[in-house]
Amino acid sequence: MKLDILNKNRITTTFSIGLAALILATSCGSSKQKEIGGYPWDIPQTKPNRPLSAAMERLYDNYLTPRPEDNELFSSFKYTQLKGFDYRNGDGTVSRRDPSKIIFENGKYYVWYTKRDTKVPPIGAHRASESTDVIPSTDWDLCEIWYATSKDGLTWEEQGVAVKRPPMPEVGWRSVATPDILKWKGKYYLYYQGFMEASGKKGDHCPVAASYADSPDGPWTPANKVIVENGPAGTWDQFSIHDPYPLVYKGKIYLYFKAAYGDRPDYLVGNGLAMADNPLGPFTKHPLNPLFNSGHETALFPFKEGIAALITSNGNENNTIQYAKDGINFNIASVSSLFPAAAGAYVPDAFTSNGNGRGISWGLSHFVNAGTPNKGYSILARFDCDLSLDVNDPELKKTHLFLKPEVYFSQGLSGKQLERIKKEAK
Ligand code: AAL
Repeated sequence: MKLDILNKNRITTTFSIGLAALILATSCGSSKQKEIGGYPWDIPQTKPNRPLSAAMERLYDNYLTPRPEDNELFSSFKYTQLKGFDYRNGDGTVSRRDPSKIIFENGKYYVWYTKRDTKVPPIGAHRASESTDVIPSTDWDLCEIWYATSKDGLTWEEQGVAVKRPPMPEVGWRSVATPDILKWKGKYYLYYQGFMEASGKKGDHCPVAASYADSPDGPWTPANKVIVENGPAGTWDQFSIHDPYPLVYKGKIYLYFKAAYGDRPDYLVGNGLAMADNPLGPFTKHPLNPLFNSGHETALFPFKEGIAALITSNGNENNTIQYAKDGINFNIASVSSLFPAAAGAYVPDAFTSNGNGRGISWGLSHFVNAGTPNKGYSILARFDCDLSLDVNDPELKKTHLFLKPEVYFSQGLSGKQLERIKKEAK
């Protein structure tokens, strides 16, 4: 009732202001104002030749289409539980996370991921000094790289270990984690984080290591050297090169990666690029790095003549899909929600796009909070989206997601917050 009155008042006010403006325009003889009229009811598909607000300028300048529903680089995301992976009744001793992009070989899909199979669950980065050869600090400490295959992307068969931890002091002796795959001139290359200390001891410090094979089923030979070095002291990637993500673009290997810079909690996460003509290097970092000011575990894929990226969590531009015609200078192409964490998409043309990237429509991602605080572990799941030029799924173009109240209430306030709220109420 109250609302009705409010609305009525608002309508009357708006009407009066509109009328006043019209009278003013007419009385001033402003013929330009009369010609322009109100913004058209039928959405102009191209930028109309009229004065526009900053938001409406942006609508035409920054996005592929004015409506996200028509935007090939907008999608919502849907999730499906996978069949085939066992998590030892969720006791926290088995974890699977950070899936690679998915490739299709030998009539099936292949994915590589971090697997932790330890006697006890991780004790946490804050207790890293108590970690041992058998007690992991973080969920990605004391890990190996495993792989699985699938006929339909829903049911997966774990095939076994791809890359083991090498003996000390080789790169990765403490843990090998967060892999991604490259196919180059008929051979396969896995890039991954090679830890030489328990994650959390000084930070989450590591460079990138690699192994190679003639078949996606291995056997994998470790290169036993650092493939992408940390940056010089004082530079943004001096301590960590995370989430290595190779694509073939313009005939070269483009390896995107993440680094977190600055001291926690004031750190910022960004993503950069290292390029090479040879999979085992040398890799040259791009002089404009970081190329992204936001994004954790960024998934990228060839799209038309450029590269598109899912910028999930961390930074001002988290939850955006970005696009760069040149693979370097990225702009926001859309904003969405419920992004897949650590997405590893099926990218059919990851190594062959030839300036005609087709996009993605599904992949695997992870949930890092599958367990309880003392039994922490991660699970892999499937996500579906429509960021493909070859798929048209209007259900995945919906901009308004209705989630159950439980989803929101599961973000419950902490004890400390409740205390503050109670104090404020006094
Ligand atoms: C992930 C990734 C990297 C980090 C850790 C394991 O989400 O960003 O892989 O090192 O967390």
